[in-house]
Amino acid sequence: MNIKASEITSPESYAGRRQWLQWAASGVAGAALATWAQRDALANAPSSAWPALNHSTSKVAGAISIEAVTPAKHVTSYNNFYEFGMGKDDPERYAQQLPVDPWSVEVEGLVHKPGRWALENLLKLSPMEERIYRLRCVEGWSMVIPWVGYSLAELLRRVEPMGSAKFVEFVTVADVQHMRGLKSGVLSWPYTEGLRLDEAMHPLTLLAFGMYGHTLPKQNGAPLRLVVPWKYGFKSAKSIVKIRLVEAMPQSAWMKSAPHEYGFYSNVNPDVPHRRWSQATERRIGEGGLLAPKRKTERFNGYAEQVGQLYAGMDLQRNF
Ligand SMILES: Nc1nc2c(c(=O)[nH]1)N[C@H]1C(S)=C(S)[C@@H](COP(=O)(O)O)O[C@H]1N2
Ligand SMILES: [Mo]
Repeated sequence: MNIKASEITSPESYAGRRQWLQWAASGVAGAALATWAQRDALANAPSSAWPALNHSTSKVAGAISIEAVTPAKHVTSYNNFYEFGMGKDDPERYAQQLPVDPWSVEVEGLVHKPGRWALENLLKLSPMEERIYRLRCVEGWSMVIPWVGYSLAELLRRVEPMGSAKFVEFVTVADVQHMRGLKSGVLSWPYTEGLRLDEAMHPLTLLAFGMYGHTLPKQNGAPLRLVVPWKYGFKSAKSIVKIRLVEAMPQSAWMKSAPHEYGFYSNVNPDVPHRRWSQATERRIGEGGLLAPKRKTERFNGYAEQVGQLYAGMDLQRNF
């Protein structure tokens, strides 16, 4: 699919007016505009309060041609970001104070070129593409989101992983002053996630800096996050500050808190139920609420053709 979401939906319908105004008021809007590619976002209309992010469309995406993109107002107001609380509307309400400028990402561990990457340099590292992906949360709901970013492989290649590197660990920000959820013991902070190196290098694995043609809202993981569309949403860590290449399989925050419910792989799989509920169907957010008919969940969230070979010969019931 080669249409920009911004050509389908008017910018005003991406997010509510409140969201636009918050972006306008926040320092990051101005700071980001100075460095981020698209300058015309400085115009005075409310729709330009959400900083634009320049991008081309992408064919590698394996994106979706028939399913409608979820209106941004849902994607920016129904969130999981436990650092800000466990309610679905907590992230939108409480994430706006999180400082995201300046920002940098430390790349360390088993790489020939470790170092700290300033956000400005990550933004310039590779051309931005729009990738329209399904996002399937382990809780049984899903969305279709037009992300903007580039393959994580672009960054990993530049840091030159050593032969001994087998896994990649992602560490996200734990800002006690601005994240009220860190007081809760649901997870051990910081929120961490991990991928096998070949999963991390797969072209579908996206380092996302934006959505709907604009920068990432804070509740969606500003200023940069991971998007792994064939895995349950919790693998797509938000607001990343560290990327570490390691030899042994890392323990994610979810594995530590509930090892029997959240495995390392967490590939979307309708045949492997969660300990407490079925994963056979899902509710598409924005499609008529709780009474709407559910959709059938697809193996690897519909990306089996692209990623199935990564798991050839593996028992996916055991390696859940
Ligand atoms: N740092 C961090 N990243 C996170 C989470 C979180 O609580 N903290 N929640 C995850 C879960 S469970 C999901 S479903 C997705 C939701 O992304 P979205 O709110 O942008 O739709 O983010 C994931 N990334
Ligand atoms: Mo999730």
